[in-house]
Amino acid sequence: MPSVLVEIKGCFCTDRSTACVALQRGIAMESREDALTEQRLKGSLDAMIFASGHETLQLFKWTFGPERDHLHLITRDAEGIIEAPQFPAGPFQPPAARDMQLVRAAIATLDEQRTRLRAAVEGLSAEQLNTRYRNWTIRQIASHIADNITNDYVRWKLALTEERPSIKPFDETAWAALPDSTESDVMTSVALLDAAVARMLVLMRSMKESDFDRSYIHPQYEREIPLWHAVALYAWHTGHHLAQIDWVRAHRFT
Ligand code: NI
Repeated sequence: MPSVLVEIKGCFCTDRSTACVALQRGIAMESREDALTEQRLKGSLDAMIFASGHETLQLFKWTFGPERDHLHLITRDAEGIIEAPQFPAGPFQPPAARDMQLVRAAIATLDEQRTRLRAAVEGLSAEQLNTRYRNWTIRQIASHIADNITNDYVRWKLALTEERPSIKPFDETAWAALPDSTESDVMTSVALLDAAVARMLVLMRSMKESDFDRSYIHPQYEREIPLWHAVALYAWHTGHHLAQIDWVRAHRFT
């Protein structure tokens, strides 16, 4: 069966947003079953859009492309305002195995992201820093980046010094609501990211290839996370939130 691509038009979703990925998955499933009728497809799309966290969006219109291999969706929220996508940089694509080229690329990305965060928030007014992307303000997003990376730094050290240690998850929503997230000078988040990454880079660049097979246990997901996977996740996570700040700057600032 030919694969079916999904294109969302009229909202900021790209083919890498959650909704679209869910849709692609769903449609691929339908294709495999060779039951791609318009009726069934529409039912699946409605269900998947709801499940994807785009529940405030209304699916106004959907049509097939000329070859019926391309689907166009037109969506808007209730006010007709473009809704911020949940994954503006795309979902995390975990590496399948330890690939040192990917590991090195992720390390280089972590290094660069320090400058990217500084450039994204430096000089913004208090009002701009309090502009929301979905639930969080830019100030909270910057703080969340720092919260994560400081936890990552600790997790990395635990994995290097203990055998498959269990790490401690944290409630990111509750953390983002604390005053240090909502009120601190945003440049303290930049400084935290900068310092934690600087320390991690020393560790990462001193590690042998086999050291990246060391791991920690994430009790929340009941999973063992090898460091070659973790470094890709850290780089993706910071990039994901940097893309959110970029999105607010592009779409919400006048
Ligand atoms: Ni996050």
